Amino acid sequence: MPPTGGSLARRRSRVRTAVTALTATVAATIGLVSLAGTANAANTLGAAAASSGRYFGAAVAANHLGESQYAATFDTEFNAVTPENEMKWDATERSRGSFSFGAADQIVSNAQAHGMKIRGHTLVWHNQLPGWVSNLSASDLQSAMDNHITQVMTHFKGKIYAWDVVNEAFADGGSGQHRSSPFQDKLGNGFIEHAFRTAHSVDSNAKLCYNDYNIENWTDAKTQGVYNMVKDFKSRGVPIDCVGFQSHFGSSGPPSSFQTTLSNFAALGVDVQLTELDIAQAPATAYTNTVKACLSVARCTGITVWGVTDKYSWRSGDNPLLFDGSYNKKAAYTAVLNALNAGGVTTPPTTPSTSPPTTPPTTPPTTPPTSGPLCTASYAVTNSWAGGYQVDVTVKSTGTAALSAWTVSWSQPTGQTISQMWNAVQGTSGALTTAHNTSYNGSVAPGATTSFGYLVDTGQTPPSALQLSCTFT
Ligand code: G2I
Repeated sequence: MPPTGGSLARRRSRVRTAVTALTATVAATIGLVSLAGTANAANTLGAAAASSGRYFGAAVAANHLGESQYAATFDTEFNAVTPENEMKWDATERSRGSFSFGAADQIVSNAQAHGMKIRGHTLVWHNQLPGWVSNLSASDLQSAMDNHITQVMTHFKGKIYAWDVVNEAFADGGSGQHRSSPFQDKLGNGFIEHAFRTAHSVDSNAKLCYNDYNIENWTDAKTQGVYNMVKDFKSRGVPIDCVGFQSHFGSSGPPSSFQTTLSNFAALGVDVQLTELDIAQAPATAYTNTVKACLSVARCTGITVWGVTDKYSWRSGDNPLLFDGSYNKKAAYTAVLNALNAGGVTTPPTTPSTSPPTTPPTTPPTTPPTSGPLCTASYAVTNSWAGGYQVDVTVKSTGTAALSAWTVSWSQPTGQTISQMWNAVQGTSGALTTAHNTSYNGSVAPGATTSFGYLVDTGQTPPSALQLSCTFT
């Protein structure tokens, strides 16, 4: 509870700062499961997903944002967005060299005003491709593709969390090969790698994804074709950061191997995301199974449903979304919310530690407990890989009275940008990075702990120690 009225000055005078210098410990034990718990359950999809460091987005169409119920539902429930059609080639470069971004900008501004993540969709795709592109010679097509990627990514630079650089380049059926398209037919398999390299040269901060449908079942030839491509890219240093599984499912939901598929791709060193989820007739169980598959994979960073309301779904007649045509929440909505609130794995499972935990020190603390609230914060690197690392910070209430709010601050090493923080709100205080409690974890009883986490994934290794200050009220 925040301090009020006359108690404010007294409470401020009691504020103490506890500084703890801690050595990083790499937790080589088990995956961390974040449980939001029912008492503190979030009541929107975005907030519930954020409790385990993920996003929950929707595809939106700019021309519906003026409809009040559409906008209110979207703005309230979701914390990420994908423009459904507005960033595609036929919308952004209908005639060669002439770019228009108006409708996409509208979606981007709305998203930024609400602090949402934005997925860019899509740079290179054989559909919604203006006729002029298909008529070019190979060398001209190559330069048109490079220019398209460059202009579009430059326009949105700094605003996009992840780009679908190449969409749907693999064939359906049993071949496991690339599909025929103007790009494939004139430039060969190499067009995909070329597109990723070009994208990386334009905006190396956006996550660069390959996105496709019918790659959710592990044994399918198409899944294997994409997997082998990503494996090859990673082994040769082609800059790919993520794979989007569109997840357009029939009423039975995801294949039973879906989690395996997500885990196997993640093990290649890419994030995985569910990018266009919708399920015929929206059965609650099918939605729950889908969400749980993502939550069980640490590098499954978020889920996007392909639309806000059944009314505007591309699958008219299937009623595949979480809100019906009148914006009522469906049973699937509640199922998804509950699944998200139950939390998920936030670090990849690693091998169990062979050494048992050390016993707590038997000597009493050297300083006697102060009356009133007090806190300390400790830092542990729970995972690190070639592209970054993940940190868990434990805030401990060490005084005789409960904390009602806390802020942890530290000096984040130069260049080590935090891309995600969960269970705390990131801020700054002068040159320091701060993490303030959320609405649900500010009060901590004496002796109890709470924790938050963050991700740095721009290629750095974690500092071996970090001095953290915990300030409380
Ligand atoms: O087809 C479902 C999705 C499959 N994966 C890639 C996604 O980009 C794709 O989205 C859909 C949109 O949801 C539709 O809204 O892509 C379709 C086109 O490939 C979109 O449909 C088009 C209509 O075909 C056009 O007639 C219409 O002008 O939407 C356009 C804008 O409303």
